[in-house]
Amino acid sequence: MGRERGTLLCVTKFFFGGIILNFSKIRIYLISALILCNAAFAMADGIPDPGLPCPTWPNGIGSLALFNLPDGGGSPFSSAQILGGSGAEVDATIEIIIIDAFGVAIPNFPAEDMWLESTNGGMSSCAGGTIADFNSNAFGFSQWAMPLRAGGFDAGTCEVMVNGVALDCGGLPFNLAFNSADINGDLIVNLVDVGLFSVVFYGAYDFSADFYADGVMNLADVGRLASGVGAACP
Ligand SMILES: [Ca+2]
Ligand SMILES: [Ca+2]
Repeated sequence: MGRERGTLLCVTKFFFGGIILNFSKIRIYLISALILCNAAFAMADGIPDPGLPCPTWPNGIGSLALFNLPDGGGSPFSSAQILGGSGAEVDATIEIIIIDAFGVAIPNFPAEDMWLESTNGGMSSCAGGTIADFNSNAFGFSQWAMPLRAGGFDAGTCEVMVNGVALDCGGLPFNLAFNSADINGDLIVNLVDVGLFSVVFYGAYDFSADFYADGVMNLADVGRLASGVGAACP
């Protein structure tokens, strides 16, 4: 619909611009206009608007944390936790609508062209480990709900990338921090990570080892470490 509407508008402009010409010239003018307009709008189709609407996400309830493992065995977004919130879980599923410059939904936009990054770069990712769950559907809809395949940690915020560009959400950050039993971020959970955990565990609070993100270091974090030992990228 958007393409047809745009083409009609485009041709109309050409038509009124050329009305003073004689009719044979107008015919040529119109045909040229159709070709040019269709070429222009064909280029615009399927290209996400740089000003995409901000994805839906539960902003305004404080900082959230998501526990990742390289093999995808970490927490789904529905089980994100309020950082320091006594372990309370929040559904942090990120929902996105991909539209073009005319506001028309783009179906089948590739999942691999939509991914998450941590603001400070502390989260590491397996190949395609933070991409959206699926290509956009007929309504341009996609989401992040399944566990990521990632390691490392970043207590900062999350960025939603589309075609390599971070979406501007009006200055509101996605207050989603990431950590993993893969503390050193080399995408495998092994004795090196266990050693790092041991050092941190007996010291001052450190988000990097607060896997069960209740704001304290205790056996719940040990349990998540144990569940992740041996995890690597698929
Ligand atoms: Ca590691
Ligand atoms: Ca904890």
